Amino acid sequence: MNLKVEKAVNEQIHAEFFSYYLYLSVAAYFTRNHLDGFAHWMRVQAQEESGHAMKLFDHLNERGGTVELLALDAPQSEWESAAAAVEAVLKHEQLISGRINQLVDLANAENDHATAVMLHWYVNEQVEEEATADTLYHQVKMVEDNPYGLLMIDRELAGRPAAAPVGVSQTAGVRSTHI
Ligand code: OFO
Repeated sequence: MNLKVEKAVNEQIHAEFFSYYLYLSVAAYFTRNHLDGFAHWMRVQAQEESGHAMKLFDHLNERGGTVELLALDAPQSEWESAAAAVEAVLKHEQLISGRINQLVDLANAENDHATAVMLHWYVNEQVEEEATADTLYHQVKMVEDNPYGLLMIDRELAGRPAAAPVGVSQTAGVRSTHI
């Protein structure tokens, strides 16, 4: 396997596992603040992130590449408000989208068609992940000074179903029915 692409995919595995860590940290923050629906939603998203990492992990193995798991930094653990915590998630998803686009560019430049095609799934996934985080952020901002509004969103987020297995559309139904 092309070594430049292999290295970049390993770095993306790392980024996806960091996403897992960040969502868990945000989930813990919401649990501490008694917003259990938000916490549940973030935990489900953490599971999805682990699935994103493992899909890349499997791709490297299938291609005869070498998986190298890199050390994870500690994510932020405290935010000044629910809106700030959701904004952190939104910013992170925007960052991940940029990384995926760069990875597609690299795979194309290196003529690694198999990786480029596999990454199309992530390109589509990021459109949905950014849109979902953006909607949630704006809804939370709308009710920032209204605890009843926040509790209503919390009830809705509590209904997010468990993450689908890797390879199945992982956010299907979430955006329309649970935000
Ligand atoms: Fe893996 O999509 Fe979010 O970070």
